[in-house]
Amino acid sequence: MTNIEISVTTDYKKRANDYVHEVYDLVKKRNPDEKEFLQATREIFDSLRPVFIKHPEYIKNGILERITEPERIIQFRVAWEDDQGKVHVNRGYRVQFNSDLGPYKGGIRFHPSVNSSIMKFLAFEQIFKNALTGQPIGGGKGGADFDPKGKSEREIMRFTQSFTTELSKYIGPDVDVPAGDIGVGRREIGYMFGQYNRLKGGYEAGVFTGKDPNHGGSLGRKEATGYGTVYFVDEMLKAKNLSFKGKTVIVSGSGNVSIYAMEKAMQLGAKVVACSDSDGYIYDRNGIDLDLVKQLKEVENKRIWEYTKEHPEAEYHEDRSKIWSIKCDIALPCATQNELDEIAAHMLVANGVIAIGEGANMPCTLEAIDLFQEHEVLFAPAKAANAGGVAVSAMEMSQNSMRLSWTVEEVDERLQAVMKNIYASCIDAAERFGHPGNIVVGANIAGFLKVADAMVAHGIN
Ligand code: NDP
Ligand code: 2IT
Repeated sequence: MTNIEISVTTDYKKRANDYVHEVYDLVKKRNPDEKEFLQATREIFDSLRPVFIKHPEYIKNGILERITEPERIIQFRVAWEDDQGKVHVNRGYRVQFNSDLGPYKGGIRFHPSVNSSIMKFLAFEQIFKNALTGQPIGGGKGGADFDPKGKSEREIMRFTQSFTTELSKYIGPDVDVPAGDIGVGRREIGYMFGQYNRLKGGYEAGVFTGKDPNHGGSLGRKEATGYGTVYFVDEMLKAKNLSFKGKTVIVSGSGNVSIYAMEKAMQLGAKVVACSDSDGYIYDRNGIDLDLVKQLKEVENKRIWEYTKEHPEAEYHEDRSKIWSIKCDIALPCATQNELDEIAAHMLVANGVIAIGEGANMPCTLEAIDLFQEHEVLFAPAKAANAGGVAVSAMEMSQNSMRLSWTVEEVDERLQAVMKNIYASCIDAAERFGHPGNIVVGANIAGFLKVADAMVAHGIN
């Protein structure tokens, strides 16, 4: 390189660094108390420096400033009456973050911890995840600080209907298409869909995804996130001549994502020895009895400790974070954000873990991710690894538009192709931007490029 070339490169590097710093400071100033949102933006910003060196046009178009500010946030009151006639008020949200690639798309979460920071981090992650699927969907998320635990079925129905009455003003098959997330499954989506159609006086099949396959849903959607996570991790393992066969696996949580991650890992020959709920975890060294977990969690709505009633040889422990102290080859955090911190990461590394796959959204803290990377543990980040759920949601939208249904085999084949494709895009982007093998950087860059190009093409708005 000549002296001039070196100084030009240094100039570009400095400009890219300054840009990322300046915008991150702005985001911090504008959202001072939103720690989850700042954590999610931080991870993306850290990955994007090499992009701005190669693409100064993104700086000129103010892409980072624009992509970190939601297009719209809707916050609303949800009043409902319990079985005793007492009135309650919860807070509902829909964050419509970015629509440059398609209608806003993302789940609805009912959990007492829901607040503006959690909604924004989830919607922000969804922009890049949805871009990675290659399907025409923008990024959004919604929910309420409602706790479904201890509520009767009728209370959940009334709450969900009240929530939807307000939400219905802002959504539609070509505008914003919600789905499930924590605390929202097929039953709640059914109540939302019913209420929406009642209010609109029609039948708009494509307004929600995750519907019952007997009533407009896609086969394979319930399984898609968990299966997809395992397909993605399998790709990562295959690249190192490894596989799930004979591996010991831990999966946190025992909800929708966890159950189907366990199922696919078992189908691929792994032994899953532990899973959890928000109270504690079970450890069954003989291998988890998944039919029993499904019965307890999907049918009877019970706590995970009840597993030990049928399997007294299994252990139950109350401190759910200690699930990561069990020796395993592969860990799949599938419960919630920041459930796997640096201490947990140390325990996993000390026990010789070879791969981590994020089934939940942002389950590992930034410090935990750094530690895994330092120790060369294979790491599949959420926005790539758990994109199978929203990918099959987009397939549900296609089926609804065409008024037809694909077979479960057809959906699964497409899901596998999407996960392989996401893996290849991450590896390719990581390589092209100077971080070979780093799937965190690869996923962030590959997702970002798609959205940024669309934002440039659509002009400044
Ligand atoms: P579910 O409500 O079906 O299950 C959630 C599980 O996580 C339950 O076992 C729950 O335990 C546990 N959990 C929830 N909150 C906490 C908490 N604060 N601390 C500890 N454990 C907790 O949700 P999903 O399986 O749908 O979602 C799990 C994760 O996957 C979330 O991060 C979600 O955003 C993400 N995800 C979901 C997708 C989907 O298609 N559903 C798609 C992509 C990502 P308990 O029953 O005790 O509350
Ligand atoms: O986090 C997620 O990707 C979801 N909760 C699923 C979103 C969807 O629209 O299927």
